Amino acid sequence: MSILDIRVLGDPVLRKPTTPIIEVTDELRRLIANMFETMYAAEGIGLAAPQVGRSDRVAVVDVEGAKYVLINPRIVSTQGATKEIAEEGCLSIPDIYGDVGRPAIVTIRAMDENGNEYEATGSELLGRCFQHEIDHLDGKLFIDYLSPLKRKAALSKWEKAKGEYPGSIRKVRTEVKGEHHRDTEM
Ligand code: K1U
Ligand code: ZN
Repeated sequence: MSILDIRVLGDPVLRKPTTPIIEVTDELRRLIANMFETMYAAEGIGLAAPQVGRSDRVAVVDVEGAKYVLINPRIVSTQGATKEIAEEGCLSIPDIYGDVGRPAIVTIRAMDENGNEYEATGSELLGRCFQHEIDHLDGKLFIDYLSPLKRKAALSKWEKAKGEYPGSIRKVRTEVKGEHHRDTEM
């Protein structure tokens, strides 16, 4: 398995809608395994294919040990009269956070890595994560939901930080316990 590079804001792949998967192949299963490994290494709770440079309609989620492979996911229903506001981050926009209002409970339909269709309902962080990942598959990012003022502030912070990611690529390193890295270390 491998840890993949994560594409950050500015890479056009993040804005490109994805192509549905027509066949679950071994190559797709390898991509999914690598996406899980990359997500864990980056300490995320979800990861979508565009974030690793692939315009395929697939994402992975692990919220508190509840693991999901989302192949061709779609939202079938939402519950909750008012949207719930909570802070979100994104592995493709490191160190930028913002409050996003989303339906509190969401039911999705997707296929797993064996090609089996399933339905899942998520609330709180899981429901939010499903929505965040499906947005990625539609070329949408959490900053798109911010108020114009907050979006402007987020983008101006990002303008200062983006130089840390040449070529819009974020290298994810595996942290060895007790080891300290400086950014300049090889
Ligand atoms: O898709 C991604 O960029 C991953 C993203 C997913 C996400 C974060 C927050 C709300 C909904 C979905 C992350 O995992 S960023 C890491 C993070 O913010 C987080 C990590 C652990 C618990 C809670 C949030
Ligand atoms: Zn994200």
